[in-house]
Amino acid sequence: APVISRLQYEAPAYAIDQVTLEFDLDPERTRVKSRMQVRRMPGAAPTAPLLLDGEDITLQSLLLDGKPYVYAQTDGGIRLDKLPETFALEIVTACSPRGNTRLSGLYMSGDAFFTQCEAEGFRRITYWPDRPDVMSRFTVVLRADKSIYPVLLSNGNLRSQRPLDDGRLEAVWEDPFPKPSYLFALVAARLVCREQRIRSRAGREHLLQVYVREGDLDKTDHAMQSLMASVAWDEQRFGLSLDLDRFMIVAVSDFNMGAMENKGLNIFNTKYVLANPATATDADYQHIESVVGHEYFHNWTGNRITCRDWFQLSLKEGLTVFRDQEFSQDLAAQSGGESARAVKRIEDVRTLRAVQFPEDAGPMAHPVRPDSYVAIDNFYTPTVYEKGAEVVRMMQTLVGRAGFAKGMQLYFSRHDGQAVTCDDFLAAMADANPGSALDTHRQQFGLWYAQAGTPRLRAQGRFDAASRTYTLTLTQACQPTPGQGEKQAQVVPVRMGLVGRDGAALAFRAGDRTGRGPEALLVLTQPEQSFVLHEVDADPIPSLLRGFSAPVILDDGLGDADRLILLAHDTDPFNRWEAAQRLALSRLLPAVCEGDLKVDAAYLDALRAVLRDPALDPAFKELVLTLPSEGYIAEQLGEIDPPRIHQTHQAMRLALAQQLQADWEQLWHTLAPNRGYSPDFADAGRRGLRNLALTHLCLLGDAQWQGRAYQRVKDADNMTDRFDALAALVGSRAQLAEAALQRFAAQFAHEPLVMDKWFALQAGAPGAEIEAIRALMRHADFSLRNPNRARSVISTFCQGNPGAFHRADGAGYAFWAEQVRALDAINPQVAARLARAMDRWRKLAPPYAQSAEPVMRELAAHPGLSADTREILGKALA
Ligand code: HT7
Ligand code: ZN
Repeated sequence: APVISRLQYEAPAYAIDQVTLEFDLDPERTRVKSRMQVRRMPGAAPTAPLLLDGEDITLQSLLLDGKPYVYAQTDGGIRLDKLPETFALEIVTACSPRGNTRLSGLYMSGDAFFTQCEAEGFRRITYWPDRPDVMSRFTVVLRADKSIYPVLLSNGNLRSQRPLDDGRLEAVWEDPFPKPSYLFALVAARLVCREQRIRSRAGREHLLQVYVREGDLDKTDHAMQSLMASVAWDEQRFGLSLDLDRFMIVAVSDFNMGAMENKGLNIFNTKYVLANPATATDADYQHIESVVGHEYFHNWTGNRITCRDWFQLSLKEGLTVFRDQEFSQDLAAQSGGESARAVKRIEDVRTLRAVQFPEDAGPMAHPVRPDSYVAIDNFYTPTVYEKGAEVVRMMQTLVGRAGFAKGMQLYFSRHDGQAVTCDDFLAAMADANPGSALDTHRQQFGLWYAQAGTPRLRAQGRFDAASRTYTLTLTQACQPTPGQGEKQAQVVPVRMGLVGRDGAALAFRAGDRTGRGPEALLVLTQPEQSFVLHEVDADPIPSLLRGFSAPVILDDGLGDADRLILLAHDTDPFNRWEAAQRLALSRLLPAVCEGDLKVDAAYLDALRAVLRDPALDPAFKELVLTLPSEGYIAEQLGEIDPPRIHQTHQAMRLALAQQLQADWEQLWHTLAPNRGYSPDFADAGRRGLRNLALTHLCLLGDAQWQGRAYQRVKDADNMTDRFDALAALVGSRAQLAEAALQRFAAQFAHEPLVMDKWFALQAGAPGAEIEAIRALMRHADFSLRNPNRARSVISTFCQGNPGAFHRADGAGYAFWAEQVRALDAINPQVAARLARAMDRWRKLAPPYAQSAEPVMRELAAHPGLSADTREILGKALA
């Protein structure tokens, strides 16, 4: 498959101003008639051909201005030559939704029709210039058997609906906004919906709808509440109102990703819609809120202003992740106060470090705005999404919240209705904030889009009592990444404060034009730069990169004693948590390397103090008491021995369970709920900490606590408590685990999303054997065709259970290769994601790397492999 390069971009030669699509929906053979109004773009050569993409569809007829027209076949579609300046084009094609197991284009989930067009699915429906910079007005006519598909939906407004004489239903939808093909959607299904009418701040009435299968209506309240909150938040925070009369969310159980922001018709994985207290955990509630927000926010950042080409994907994804993170922080703060904001931030950083840092250090490292790809679906990555969001966040840090809002306004006034680039966004932000650090360093700031890799910062401080100055020297460097040997210094905003040895915040003055205060924003732009802080009264401990103000790896050079002070006293909650993580790492890493785990009294006392501090939020305590993940530990090491890391991690958890037993017991009793279930921040935080206590108590192997956990699996009144108890039993390899699992499965056999959890829990269990994974795959409810279910077993084992997956005999790798091949034949997108489980194989210690390599090479040599999976394996083996 060809490599597509960013610099090859050429503007489209033709615009399609209007299109009418007629669908005669049939599972085996759906007929699509497309009638387009085409116009040559000003400036395009009169000889320019019209290139239409098409994949897995059959062309039945093609008429230009009503007459058959000769076309040429190309690699991925057709080409029309010798065209008039404007013309009408009519193309009739057929496709087979039932045979579409890739879940891209028009496909069936159960007995219903759905579409997924991002990134390149529309070409699997009809011939079209399937690129985001061709924006058209769509009218859509749907016809389908009314008895099977009573609900017919597409983007925009329903113009008419009528029964036809042949037992079919016909619906006509019209989208008032021009849009790229990737935002097209249709649904034909038997569904029910929850409706809500709202009036916006601007006074306009809207109808909100959440469509689900019959029987799931009682699980739609939270999604609807989240949608209403999203509409209100975007108006309030950015002045962006809903621009449609009707906004629909439809849930589907077969879906490659989380959700899709099709204009006015968002299609969601059921996992991110359905929730009630009996079936969904607190984490599920939280994810639903943020994904509903994310897709809704795309209506402006993505749909009204879209991407010029797919290299600009982060233009919409990075910005929209930033927006959904801010939304969730604001909502959490409403019920949990300011510390809830910090908890959210810590969780987001934890995700970034768990998924994006390894990507940036591995064979798939790429800039936030990639330079090339083979399969664009492989570039829906943590770098484009999460690091992209950090880049937007740094802009906000550099220009302030109000400056950022001004930048957004300028961005919309300049580009509404256009398909633009990441540079356009940066230019709007900088232009709206003249004289700001972002404006001054705008060119260099652009390196965040262009350079891959995580910069490493080193800090060294020197206090001079005589002059009352503290000189902080920061250096930055970034390791080479594939295709980028030399790196330039980037713009790194470092929010910082100083803490005295007594724990009190120390005031200082960071420059001539700033006042004395407890915090400053330093802007590092050079490879090495010294900042002199004035009026410092005592030798301080620097608290750097507060709130994680830049996505970098920081070596602050601090020792244990300083970290213990920061953990106990820093006014910045992020850095308090960070101190705890580093204290844990400085005990875990030597133990992994030398096998001698020391869990000392000073560290335990510090953790105990956090647990006992009545002023601290339970959710924050839970984060502080949660060790760095095995994956994060691995990233700190030159050579990875996953089973060894796992054993050390387990040993440390056991030590915390034993040494803090009295505190865990106390927490269990004091955090008992005094009212019914609510997923709000405060209650979820109490549950989280209480269940962490139960997890540790079960680890002790104590029959009494394991019995309590079993009892909770039986009678908890919500899924968070029930599932956490089950996980505590499985995680501690309790005897009661098997009975609890059986009981749970019997109770939730008819709830697919709950069964996904059940499958995943076992696939991720400590010591899971491959035969146990195969047994799960023989379960009557297992299917490779359903991405959620396939991921719950196979991805959880291969990517989420390093201690069991990496085996000296290489059996885990052979299993992985077998599953990648099997999945690739069904759904390359899902297979390519699983293929990434071996991204970091070169870092594995002997004998793991040695047994992985031949397996990977054999898989890569398989002739039938998709371009998606081939691209991933090719990079891993390069
Ligand atoms: N913009 C959406 C991306 C997406 C997607 C991409 C490739 C293949 C399938 C897909 N489903 C959804 C989701 C989002 O970021 O909001
Ligand atoms: Zn998105």
